[in-house]
Amino acid sequence: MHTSRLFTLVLVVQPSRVLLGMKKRGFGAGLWNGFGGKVQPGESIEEAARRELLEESGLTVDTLQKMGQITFEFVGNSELMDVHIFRADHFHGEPTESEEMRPQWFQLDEVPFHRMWPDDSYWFPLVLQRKLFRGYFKFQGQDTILEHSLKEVEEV
Ligand code: 8OG
Repeated sequence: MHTSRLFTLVLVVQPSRVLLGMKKRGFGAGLWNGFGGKVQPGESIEEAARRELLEESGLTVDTLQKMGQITFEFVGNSELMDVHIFRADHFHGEPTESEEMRPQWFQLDEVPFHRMWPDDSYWFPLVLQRKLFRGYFKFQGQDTILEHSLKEVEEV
C-alpha cells in the first residue's frame, strides 16, 4: 500500500521574472526551486505554503493561487509525495537568504531547468501560463523519470 505525505511549493512570478531559491541542504540540495516543504499536523495546505514561503524566502503574500498538484513516486520508497503547487503574483518584503534557501530572481526566458528537478521542465511552463494541472511522476533516484502523466484540469 502506498501512503502519501503532503508538501507545498510556491512560485513567486512577476511579469518578467520568477523568484527561485538555491536549496542549501536536505532533499533537492543543489537545485533551484520554489519555496515549500511539509505540511504540519493541524495546518491547512495553504497555511503551510505561507509559512514555508516566509521561513525560506522572507516574503509574505496576500493571495496564493492554486495551480497544480503532482504526485511523486520514488522507486523503493512506499511513501508518495503529494505536492501542492501555488503561484503568487504580488509579495511583501525583501527576498532574504535563509538556512535552507538562497533566493534569486530569474528572467522568465532564463529559468535554469538544467539545475532544477527534471520534472519541472514539463509543468513550470503551465504555471507561467496560468494553466491548472494534475501530474504524476515516477522517479528512479533523483535524475531519472521512468513514467509520467500530466494533464490540464479545470479545478485543482
Ligand atoms: O521539506 P522539504 O524541503 O524536504 O520539502 C521538499 C520540497 O521540494 C517541497 O517544497 C516540495 C518540493 N519538491 C519535491 N519534488 C519536487 C520536484 O520534483 N520539483 C520541484 N520543483 N519541487 C519538488 O518534493
